Amino acid sequence: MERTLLIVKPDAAERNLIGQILQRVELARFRIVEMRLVRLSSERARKFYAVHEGKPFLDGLIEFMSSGPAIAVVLEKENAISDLRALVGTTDPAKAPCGTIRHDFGHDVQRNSVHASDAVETAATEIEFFFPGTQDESGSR
Ligand code: IDP
Ligand code: MG
Repeated sequence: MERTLLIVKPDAAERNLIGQILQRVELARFRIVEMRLVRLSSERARKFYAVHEGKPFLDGLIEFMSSGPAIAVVLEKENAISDLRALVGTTDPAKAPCGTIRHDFGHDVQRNSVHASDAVETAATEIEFFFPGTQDESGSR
């Protein structure tokens, strides 16, 4: 079993798409093992996206991610990381395949409705960022 982090971003929460997005995730046989509504400060958003320091889109991304509530979700499944990236689609919703979350719900390349961890190490770091101390548990909480 593998764990990954999904964020339902502020653009999707604002448009009342939380339920529809989580439904797709559950239909794809992911188990929700942690979930919380979060309001990111710009400082926390900058820390979460530290890997993008120096990129031209970073300031806009931080402003967007701290603009309203988001939902942080830890998901569990075999091959969770790559399976969630496939379910989510490419960064730009206009280029994402039909039926992916970003194609169907994303507004534009910035407001693309969801975040999904991209590798084992980043998934562990990102889960720890939102749910510190939960990764050694068996899931029986
Ligand atoms: P990913 O979310 O598909 O992994 P990343 O390249 O890691 O894409 O970028 C992180 C986030 O930054 C994206 O999900 C999107 O919200 C935003 N972003 C990425 N590229 C651009 C861009 O060219 N313009 C505006 N925002 C962008
Ligand atoms: Mg990324």
